[in-house]
Amino acid sequence: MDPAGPRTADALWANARLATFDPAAPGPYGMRDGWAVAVRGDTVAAVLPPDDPAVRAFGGRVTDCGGRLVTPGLIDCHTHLVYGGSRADEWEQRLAGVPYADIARAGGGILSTVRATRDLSEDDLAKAAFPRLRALAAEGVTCVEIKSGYGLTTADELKLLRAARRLGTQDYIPVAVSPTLLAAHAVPPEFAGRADDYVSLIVDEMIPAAARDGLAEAVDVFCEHIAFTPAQCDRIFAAARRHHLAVKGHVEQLSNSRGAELVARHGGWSADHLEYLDASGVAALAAAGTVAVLLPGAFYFLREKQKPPVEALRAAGVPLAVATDANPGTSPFASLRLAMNLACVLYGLTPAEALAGATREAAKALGRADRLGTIAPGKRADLLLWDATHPAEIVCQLGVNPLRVRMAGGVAHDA
Ligand code: DI6
Ligand code: FE
Repeated sequence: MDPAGPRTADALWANARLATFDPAAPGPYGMRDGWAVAVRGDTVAAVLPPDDPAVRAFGGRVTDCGGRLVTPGLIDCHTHLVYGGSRADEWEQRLAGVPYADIARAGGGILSTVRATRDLSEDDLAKAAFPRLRALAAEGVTCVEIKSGYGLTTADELKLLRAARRLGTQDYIPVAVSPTLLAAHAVPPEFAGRADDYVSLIVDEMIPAAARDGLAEAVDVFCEHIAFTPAQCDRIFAAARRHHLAVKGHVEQLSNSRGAELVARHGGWSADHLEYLDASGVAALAAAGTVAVLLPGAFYFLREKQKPPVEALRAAGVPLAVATDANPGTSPFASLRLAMNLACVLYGLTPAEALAGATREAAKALGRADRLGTIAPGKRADLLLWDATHPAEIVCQLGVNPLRVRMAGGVAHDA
């Protein structure tokens, strides 16, 4: 990324338009115009007004941002980044009118990616995912959630989680990875007609193994008529909680199974998709403080008509996050900027909501709000310097990447 190599010394970014997303700062962006941010090690040490004596006295390396925009690192809080193969052929079929659910029932869809994924080693899977990770990082992603879900055996699910961990521990592109066990993504062919037995395998073997080896922070499910019932998801969530793993769910994407209420009842981090969410689902999320993760990429690629109830979620004060859902079937793209753009154009979010949804609210959706998501003292030094002054620029113009410098955990690279 940077021919001169990474820069790790203590740093001061001065004369910046800091969109802090800190609720203590003014306006929807938490803007601190002309301010400075001081970094010590991997942490933000101070956020300083322009005339603060500490700005002039700073002993480390000073970057004059020239009035340009600085934001927190972007967080993609819902991805299926690690998988094998491609489903471009299915996309072609869908464009010709074959519904996603029909392709899935005929053994395509998720199961076709499962076949391609089982064939690959942990090493091959990490290599296959790397270009997608690089694409996200090039636009400023410094933390990414990665789900398993294309293995569907204990060994293959753990292999996917290890590949995800590997992406978070390589030096070339520093990025924090939040790994999620999504064994309940589809019923594997070996368990056809025996979904409850597969759920028992998840509960008795996969969740304990992932927890024991520290390979997952959360457990996800696909609660849907073409996947798992609320009763099955309830068993899985109960097991997750017994093993001290967080809970989240793909819910109300294609129909209303009351999955959001189930996630809320388990105190889940996030309920994701939500196109078919109704008023009682909204109330349940609000009461539980569960984040609503909007995934407009899947809505776009599936050419769906039903939109999530954004106005009701907003009115109820449910935190709104935005993510890519990067996956080979329903959301084949790796651009969080595009996801934010789609959230504005298709779902009616404001650019400020979309950016908060890919920073502060996404951090909440990953249980990392203590360290990530805003620019404030004590937060991890994940900072982006943009060739822009208005934050909406990041969401508005596609095809041109305005990122100049990406700092992840205090390590800065030119973009
Ligand atoms: N909902 C989705 O949109 C993806 N998974 C899920 O539970 C689809 C993943 C795929 O089609 O491969
Ligand atoms: Fe997904």
